[in-house]
Amino acid sequence: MARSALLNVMVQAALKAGKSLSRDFGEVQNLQVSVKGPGDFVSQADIKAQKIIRDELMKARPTYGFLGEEGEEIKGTDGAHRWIVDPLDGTTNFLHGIPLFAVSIALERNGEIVAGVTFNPATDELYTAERGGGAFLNDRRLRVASRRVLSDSVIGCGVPNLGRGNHGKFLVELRHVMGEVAGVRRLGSASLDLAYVAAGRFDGFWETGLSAWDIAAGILLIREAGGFASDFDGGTDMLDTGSIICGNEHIQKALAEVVKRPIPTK
Ligand code: 2AM
Ligand code: CA
Repeated sequence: MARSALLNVMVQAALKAGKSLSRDFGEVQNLQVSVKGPGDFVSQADIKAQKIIRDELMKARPTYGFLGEEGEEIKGTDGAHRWIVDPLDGTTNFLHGIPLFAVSIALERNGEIVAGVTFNPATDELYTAERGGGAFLNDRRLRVASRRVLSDSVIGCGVPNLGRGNHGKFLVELRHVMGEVAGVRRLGSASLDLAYVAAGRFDGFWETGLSAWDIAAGILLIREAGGFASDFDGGTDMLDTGSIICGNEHIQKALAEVVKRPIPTK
């Protein structure tokens, strides 16, 4: 697998941030945790990791724009390129000592995602994709799962929590999905959920209320692994709507139908 220079820059930034996160994960109890809002913690580890990534990326490509979860936006002077970065996706897992969290970095060119990296430092799993070049987990080429029916499928999702999301609407979605599938899973890191779909571990995934940095890299991973993703309106504005339904072409369609079934009246 030959990586482009640009993808290498992204990989190096993700690995370096991952090292910092790993160190902090080891002493998570000592971290100074501040609270952004109910159920939404942000730690010193996030901020440190984002700074590492920003410095690496801006050093390599000083004219590119930058959007990061930790409240940082750099306009960029070339007008075409923008990095979209989640320095620590799965913050709640991280703070609870659960090894399901990731660094996620995407590169947008003229509004299209052209490269993506998602790295879980706790498991040493590095997911990479470039448009037209396929998706990889470490050195292994990825392909979405080939199951054709929901009844055989394991489906991932995100669950709203205190202060976040539409709880009633989610319960209706879950009620419909759980009646049709072999299993429902919830990792707590959207970027890893999408990487799991690309790797064929999950047959499909749905969630709403996400941000661009949670899903930008993962959408490319899925496409490059032969999968499909749409938003809840059936379009491809996932980065703007923050909603996503994905899987292989059969599961994506079937899952979309079930997730969007109307609320039962009785
Ligand atoms: P985070 O850990 O980086 O905050 C959990 O289902 C997913 O939702 C995680 O990827 C988590 O990312 C994300 N998430 C948590 N709070 C969020 C919020 N307020 N807005 C958007 N995404 C959020
Ligand atoms: Ca996130």
